[in-house]
Amino acid sequence: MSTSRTSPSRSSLRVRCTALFAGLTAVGALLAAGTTGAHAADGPLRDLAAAKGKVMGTAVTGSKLTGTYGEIAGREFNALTPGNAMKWGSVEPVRGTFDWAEADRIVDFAEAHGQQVRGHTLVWHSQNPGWLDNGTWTPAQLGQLMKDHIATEVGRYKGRLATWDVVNEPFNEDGTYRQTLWYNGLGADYIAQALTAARAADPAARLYINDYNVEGVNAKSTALYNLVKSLKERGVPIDGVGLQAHLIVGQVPSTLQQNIQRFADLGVDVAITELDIRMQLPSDSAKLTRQAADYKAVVNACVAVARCVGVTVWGFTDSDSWIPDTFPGQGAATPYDENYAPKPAYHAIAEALGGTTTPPTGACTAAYSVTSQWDTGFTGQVRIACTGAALSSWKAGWTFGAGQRVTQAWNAACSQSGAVVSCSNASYNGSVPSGGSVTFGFNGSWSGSNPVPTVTLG
Ligand code: G2I
Repeated sequence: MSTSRTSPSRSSLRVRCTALFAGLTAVGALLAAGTTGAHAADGPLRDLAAAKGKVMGTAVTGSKLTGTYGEIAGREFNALTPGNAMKWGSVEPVRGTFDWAEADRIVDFAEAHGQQVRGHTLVWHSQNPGWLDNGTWTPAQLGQLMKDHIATEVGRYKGRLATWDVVNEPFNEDGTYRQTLWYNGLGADYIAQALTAARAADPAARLYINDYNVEGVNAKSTALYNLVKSLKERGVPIDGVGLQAHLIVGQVPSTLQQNIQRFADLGVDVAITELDIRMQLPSDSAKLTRQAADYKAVVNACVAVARCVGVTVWGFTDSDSWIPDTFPGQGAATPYDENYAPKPAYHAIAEALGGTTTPPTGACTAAYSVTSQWDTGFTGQVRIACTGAALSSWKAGWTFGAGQRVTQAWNAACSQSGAVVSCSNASYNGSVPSGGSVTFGFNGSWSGSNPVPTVTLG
């Protein structure tokens, strides 16, 4: 298993891996090992996306990029968007006093993991610093503030960011311009001015306008379409449109692909920039299955249009999502649960990106099970079994989701770094013939909960 990826094009593991989802409630209960039903070959999503020439990104919180969160962010995605760290209010809370710490951390992490960065966002009506929102500005002053901000922020990361969401959310639902600081002070031309300033500050960055509720064909997306068309006709630098895609389970717009296509036909790129699909809590398997189908439909629509460059999820785990704070009672909107276990949505994304939906013939699987558990400890085992394939040596790895630690192992050599466990065969059990299996065991410590991780076989 790997803890980081260095290139989006690195190929995915060829050995099919499965994990047993075993719930353990009674102390000392024994669970039989088995395999899960067929689902897509487990990612990494970034490799599947790269093989299709697409970006698979996630919004991230810079301070969380360690441990399991950092491991998944680095392993599964080939692009990062700072969820908040590059907004004006974050980088210049006091006029002339800048704080780039979290933004820098994300860009550094991305570079260390061979990932693109999508800068988000330069000109918006929200999350601006108080001094800007509450100031009294002449149009000339406002225009200068905007241009200076763009020159400073885009200039700081010149050559390092692939993309900028230059203008965010300029439209009302009916397709009229949103009355904002920028529109009210500078008129609709603030958009062209912002794009022009961004191009000057980093000629290599792809420049986008980004909005929500513009995924299907509707009044708002048509206003965006007309704007992009006229900007192109005027020679204003515009490279793409971002469809945020903050969606609700069961409500993926039926015109999504058609809408992506009409923007593409204007000669701009399209990106799904902030995908999440929320539901009324609590989640249940029917809702998660529906959500998976919805995720698949969105990714399929992007895959179907050459100029759709990719999909970014707005947080990859339910523990790092804006939904519960903003829509009380709703949530479970991302592809991983709060304990970093991949949900059906994760496998649906993998399938849409070309992962196989049935186990290939000739495969080895790894099944993790907890065989006994007591107050602070447990015994676990991993069974590696091959059908129509054989191994001469093996490595099995996983990431604990709840602070568990391996304290002792037998029939394998195991080590743990942070939450990441790596085990390899002992001298006497590396070979697994077709139709055969080997099992190794371990003792571990746990507290709070002891969720079953997904085992990767390599
Ligand atoms: O609102 C969802 C997204 C819509 N499109 C533009 C995105 O930039 C926007 O992201 C969200 C962030 O995910 C939230 O995390 O933007 C929100 C603000 O409009 C962010 O929420 C803010 C909270 O309102 C603050 O109280 C909090 O201090 O996040 C801040 C940092 O956690």
